[in-house]
Amino acid sequence: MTQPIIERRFPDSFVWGSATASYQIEGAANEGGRGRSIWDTFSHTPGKTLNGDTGDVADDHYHRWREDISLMQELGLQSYRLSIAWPRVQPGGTGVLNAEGVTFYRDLLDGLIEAGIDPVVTLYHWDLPQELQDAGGWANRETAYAFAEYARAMARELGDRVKVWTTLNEPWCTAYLGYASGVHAPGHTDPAEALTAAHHLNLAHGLATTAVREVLGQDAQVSITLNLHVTRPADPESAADLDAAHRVDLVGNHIFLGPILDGSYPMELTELTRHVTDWSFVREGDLNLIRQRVDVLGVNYYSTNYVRQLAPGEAPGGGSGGHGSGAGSPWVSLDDVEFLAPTGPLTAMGWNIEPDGLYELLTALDNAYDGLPLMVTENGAAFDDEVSDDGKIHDTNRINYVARHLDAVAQAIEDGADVRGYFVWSLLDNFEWAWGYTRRFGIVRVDYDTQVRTPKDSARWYADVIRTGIVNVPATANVGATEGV
Ligand code: PNW
Repeated sequence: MTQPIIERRFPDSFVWGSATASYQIEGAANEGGRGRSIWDTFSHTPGKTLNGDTGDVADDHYHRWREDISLMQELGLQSYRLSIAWPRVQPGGTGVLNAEGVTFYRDLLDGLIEAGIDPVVTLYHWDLPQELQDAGGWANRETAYAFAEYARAMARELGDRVKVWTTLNEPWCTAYLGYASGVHAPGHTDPAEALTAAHHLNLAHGLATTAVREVLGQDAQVSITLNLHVTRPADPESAADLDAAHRVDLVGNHIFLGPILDGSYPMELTELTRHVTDWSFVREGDLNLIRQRVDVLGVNYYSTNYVRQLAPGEAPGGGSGGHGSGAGSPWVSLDDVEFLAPTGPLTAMGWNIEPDGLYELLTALDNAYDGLPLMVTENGAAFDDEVSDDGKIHDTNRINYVARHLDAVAQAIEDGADVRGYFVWSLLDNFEWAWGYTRRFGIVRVDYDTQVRTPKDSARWYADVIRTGIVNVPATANVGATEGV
């Protein structure tokens, strides 16, 4: 049966890219003078990752980056979002740099530039040097200052090769998954620590932005990437559910957007979390240090949440929406909010598929921050890919997922949002954190026994999109997605 098709044309200036992160692809964990990171420690701790998977080898990108650049070239990628492993360039997190590590990134960046691919470089995608964790990690204010010095060093060493610097990737994950739910490194479960970490991450962003501009000039382009949560009330008529969604917005989004873009933490947030902390970790002057010009806001989007206000004493139902509330929840101060189990078509992560959420998010940011330039720095889907007899991977579900989200991006642009580009997550199947190698997000398959890379149908489809600037969107809702359980 043929589907009706909507054609979406993107502006010529729109940047088409793909993204990865150091610990998820590099491997070579003990080579080239690299120090240990919290993810080495965490993944080597029994029970922390599925099947005990680690990033020791990952996609062996450290040795195969030339091949991977060729792959990017074949796909016609215009830009590539990568991250620097802090412990590879500064093994102890402070002090002397590791020349071999710096050379690795210098060569990689040169390779990209020669291939005509613009690098977008993230300074922190979760691999904190273990020595800094031993001193308290992000719960220790000093980590923010160490990060700024590391950023300054990278601006000096690599600044001539990088046009856009991203300070942090998804501080929400670092703070709440690392320090509240404990499913990410360092695996702590202390809500007060999570809020402290969130503030120190904000501070780190501000200090690093200033440091980069001190080295490269005030015009240096700096961004931060946030995973913002689109949260809907289970019952749109219920004032209590609407209020629950609002509180998720405070704890999940405005704890970062507030200080970074508005220069303050919302009073409602500090009130809501007062039983956890008195916020004395916010020192005088911090908010001025944090609020620096953001040239472009990176937005990572995968899915939405539905929440319900629990009655006093009521326990959350079967749901828990991948996160859940209560003990072991990343949602600090939201024990009385139930995250509903997602329904409808899901990805292999168990996340629902709601392209509308991306449209809502982009237009809401555009309205709230008055035309702030936006970039979708991650969007994509894990599916249980099958390799056909012909050796190909016919991942129609991933094509539909990306097409429908690009449709949402196009609509947001049409309605005035300044969305400058899109980076599909991910170029390669890779180490999906606590899920190890069991969840495949790549548009290119990686055989972990042989390290052979095979572009999936989605990669070829994406190459056509890049070449033409046109996306053909299937008009039927939720085409090709796997039904949820
Ligand atoms: C992001 N959540 O992680 C990261 O930036 C990537 O490194 C990762 O591979 C990708 O999304 C896919 O998961 C997230 O629980 C991890 O809400 C967890 C959540 C969100 C993003």
